[in-house]
Amino acid sequence: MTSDQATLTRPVSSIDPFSDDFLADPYPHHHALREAGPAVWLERYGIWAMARHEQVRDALTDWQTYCSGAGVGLSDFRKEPPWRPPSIILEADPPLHTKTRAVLNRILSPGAIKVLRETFDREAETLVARLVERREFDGVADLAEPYPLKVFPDAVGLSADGRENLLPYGNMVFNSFGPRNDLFNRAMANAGPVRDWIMSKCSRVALAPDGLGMQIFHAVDSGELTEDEAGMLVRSFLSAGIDTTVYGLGNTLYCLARHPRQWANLRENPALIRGAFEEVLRFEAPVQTFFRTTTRDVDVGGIRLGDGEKVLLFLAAANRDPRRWENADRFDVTRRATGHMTFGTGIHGCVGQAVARLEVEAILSQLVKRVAAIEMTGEPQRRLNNTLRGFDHLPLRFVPA
Ligand code: OW4
Repeated sequence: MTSDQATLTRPVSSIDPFSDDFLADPYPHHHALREAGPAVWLERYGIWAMARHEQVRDALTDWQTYCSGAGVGLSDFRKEPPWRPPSIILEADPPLHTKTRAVLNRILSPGAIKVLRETFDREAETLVARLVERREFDGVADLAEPYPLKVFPDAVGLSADGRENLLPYGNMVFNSFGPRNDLFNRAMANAGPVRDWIMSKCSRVALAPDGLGMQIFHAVDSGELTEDEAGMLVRSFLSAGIDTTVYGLGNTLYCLARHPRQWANLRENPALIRGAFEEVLRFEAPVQTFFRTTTRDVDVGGIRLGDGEKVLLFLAAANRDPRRWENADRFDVTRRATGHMTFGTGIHGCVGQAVARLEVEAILSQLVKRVAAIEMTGEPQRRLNNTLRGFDHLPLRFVPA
């Protein structure tokens, strides 16, 4: 087939994956995009989309063809200026990425962060005990937000003042990967002061001597990074480390409240906790999408993508691809959910995933001890975001064990 014919026959969709309609219930749209083909042209934005597990995984694995340096949102950094200086790990390719990634790999390795477990467990115990006593509460405002907002900034070594800026900053970061729609504009309303506060917390003098943040600066002392690069990697902690786990913990509570027999199963067998969180990540991915940019012409299942084109990777659609998963739309804490795309894969696979697991497993360990039933006492309210999927409100009742 000539490239002209490929252009004429490429699957096309008029769907807007950043519309309220799509974000409120993406799953029927994911199905349509998977069925349309291995790659689909989204004419509204002039970008490619991939929604099948095989193609999403292959694109994430092939960083030479699908680069991150032009940004991992809709905006092409080679064509328009980014809203903030690009991340030197997320929005970077080798060799820069190789250098920064090596530092964070070391600081966030499962072995290195196991010292956090005791504190994470203690904070989870206090918080869950208080909520069991209260019985009725908001799963977002009273649990999914305050827990990550306490334990992670503490671990980084951030001072206690001004932490109310962290969620607004995350909201800016994750909405900024989408188009300049209402979600983007609302998130950016107070961008200046929020960004200034974040940057003021990224320097050596702002960080506690024993935290994860200062460990990044130790890589300056050993000659691996410059002082400015270390500050930028602290910014990555504060960009990627909070909203992701807030939405992930909220989605965990939602799934367990909505599937009481799965919760009962988990209570009877706490060894399922680790797999249960993997299943939440597969089934209700807190991070739904990331983009890449092609560095050459490339064939994807018979469809020709050009050089320098944006590709929207539907992690959450790959997670429910029936080509990969049995009963993909069923939430089942006993299934082998590893292989989901929510942490990505390849050289950019989530470097903080051990911290995320530590947080959610600390909460779930407390819940199986103290909570007999997790009940929804009202309609959950979604919080729409160009990248994240989760809730504004989650009215819950904990029935004590
Ligand atoms: C998921 C991520 C997300 C947002 C920001 C950054 C990283 C960063 N990873 O490096 O700034």
